Amino acid sequence: MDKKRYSKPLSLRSVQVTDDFWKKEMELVRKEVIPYQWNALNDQVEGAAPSFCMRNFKIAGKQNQERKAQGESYQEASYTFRGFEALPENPEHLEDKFYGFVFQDSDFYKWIEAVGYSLTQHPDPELEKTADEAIDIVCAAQQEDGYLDTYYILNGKDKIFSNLKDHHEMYCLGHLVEGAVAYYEATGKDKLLNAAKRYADYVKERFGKEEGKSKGYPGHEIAEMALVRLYETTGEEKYLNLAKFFVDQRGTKPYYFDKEQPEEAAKDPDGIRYEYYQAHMPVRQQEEAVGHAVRAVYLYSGMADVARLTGDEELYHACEKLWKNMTEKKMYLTGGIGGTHIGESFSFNYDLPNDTAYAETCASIGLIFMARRMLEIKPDSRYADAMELALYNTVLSGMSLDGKSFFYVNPLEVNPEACHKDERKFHVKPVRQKWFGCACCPPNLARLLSSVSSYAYTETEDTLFVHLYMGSKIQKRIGEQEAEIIITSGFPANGHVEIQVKGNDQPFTLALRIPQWGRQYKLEGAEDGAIQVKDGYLYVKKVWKEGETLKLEFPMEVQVLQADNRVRENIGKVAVVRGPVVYCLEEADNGKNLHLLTMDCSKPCTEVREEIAKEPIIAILAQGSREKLTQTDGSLYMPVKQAEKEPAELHFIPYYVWANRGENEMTVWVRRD
Ligand code: FUB
Ligand code: ZN
Repeated sequence: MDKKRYSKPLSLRSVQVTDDFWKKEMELVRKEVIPYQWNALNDQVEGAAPSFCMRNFKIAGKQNQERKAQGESYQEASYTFRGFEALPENPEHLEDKFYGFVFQDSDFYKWIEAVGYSLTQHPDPELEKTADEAIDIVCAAQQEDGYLDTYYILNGKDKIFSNLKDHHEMYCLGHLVEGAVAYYEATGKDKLLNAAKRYADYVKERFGKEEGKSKGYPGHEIAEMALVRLYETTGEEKYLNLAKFFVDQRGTKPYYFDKEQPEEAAKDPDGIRYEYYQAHMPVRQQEEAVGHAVRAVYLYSGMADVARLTGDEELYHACEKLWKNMTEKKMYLTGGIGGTHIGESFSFNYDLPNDTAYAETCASIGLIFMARRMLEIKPDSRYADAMELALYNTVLSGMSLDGKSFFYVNPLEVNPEACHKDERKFHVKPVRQKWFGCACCPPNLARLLSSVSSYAYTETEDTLFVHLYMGSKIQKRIGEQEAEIIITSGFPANGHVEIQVKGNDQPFTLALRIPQWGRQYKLEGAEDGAIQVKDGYLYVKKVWKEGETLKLEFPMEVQVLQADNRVRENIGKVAVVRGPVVYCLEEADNGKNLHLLTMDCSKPCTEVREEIAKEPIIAILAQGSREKLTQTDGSLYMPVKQAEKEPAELHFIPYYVWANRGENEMTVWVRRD
């Protein structure tokens, strides 16, 4: 690890995203998703699962005030903790108490984070006013001592931090910090940041390696990377130390979680117990991605952050191994991770079922977080390739084209009847949902998409790394000069990229990622530069003359892929991709019974421009056949015979636009002829 060479993400303020594709996504988040989600957080979306998020804050704030007025400071728990407080039978008669999941607060924190990012790109006084008022509501719930989690504030503070394993107080802290930093960076307003610091300070007082402090760590990771961010924002080392403590402490023996629930210790042997939480062994010894997928990638992101800031080689190598295992043995073609709904978890190596897949939207978002952090330490296109895959496929598929409904689970094959009738597939929804009781994914999407450029670019003093191609205007300081870098990109429609540098006469380097699918690229306009290719990046160092244009052409061609044959699900099947975009067959274009279609891989595919719900897309037509339905006397089984087939044209659309035309079948993998 060479600390001097680390790159850091460009500040959102210094990048304006300009291209049709990503600008449109960001505008959708700004105009539709953020207002829609605000209504959802306030339980004002008809027909959607209630959130109770803002309601919980308001009640906590009210009780806080009342308690202060009566001179009481503490509330005893009179309550059995369940982790989820369901809606009463008659929703008209809600009590003044906490409803929803233990981590309901985090939905607001993700929303305010998205608002912060959006404001950096597009000032909006009205939205800022709504956000400021919401922050007042949240801060009113904060306790005198800094504690802030409405679940315990409303249920009894004497039980706080008694179930770190499952009760998400640190998770809420993490999201509070992330949201507060984003809002502060966007507006300069520090009310929420101060609230986040006070809560972090409170946690710091109680947890740490110092004698007398608790040796616990978060059951759901995120505080680790959030505390690093708080350190980087405030410069206060105590936050980095706390993050490092949580990372170091995790999975050490005696297991902290055994203390909380001694009965657990009797159940599973060491090494398996707490895999779900990635707390089964010290993190530096972990080599296989296991357990709850979102927790895992949030942890790995925090580990990478701590490794970067402390120069911890061993920790960094653990991240590399985990990344390798995850992306080479446990990742779907779509960049989805977490193959099983049981525990929303990773399954064993190569177990990647298509129709029962979990592939939670949040998990792919976390994969992107980790990838960017690994890129900061060492640019290697493998990280950016997976980041791109997750972004264009699982993440974009997580939201409908109108920004008003969402997927939590992202399967690669759907038969709607099975989703309705087969309990093993009840987690797979054939259409996106307006909201969820557990609504982690929608606001996570909002915060990621509104900050997408911070994954596209990182910089050192003399180099701009382009990890993802998107049209952008970038301000970058090079030596004493402020330069403007203008990037145009045709992604994902075509692979044409142009780059111009203005206002700079110093030599500097553009490090351009060569996607794994685009190795046959063409480069023009860098003839007088020093060119080097390393770890999947094309480094072009030169003095960039005004008006000079560097052109890159990546072959955005249709590719037909097969899977490693250890993925049993995909044996004899192929999938179609074009550049970073994975394609699928949908019933709307191909009729029912997609399982009867086969593709002839020897015939060329053609591309056609189309629209789905007004979204321009490139569809792909392939040749193949359709097996005719079996004609029998009613027997389910019969002597083997040649299947009767008729020629068929297979009509593929990008995976991210599926399920925008009502409920219907879908498949990514198709049998080959
Ligand atoms: O537990 C908080 C969030 O809810 C997780 O990250 C998601 O997987 C969902 O379980
Ligand atoms: Zn989620």
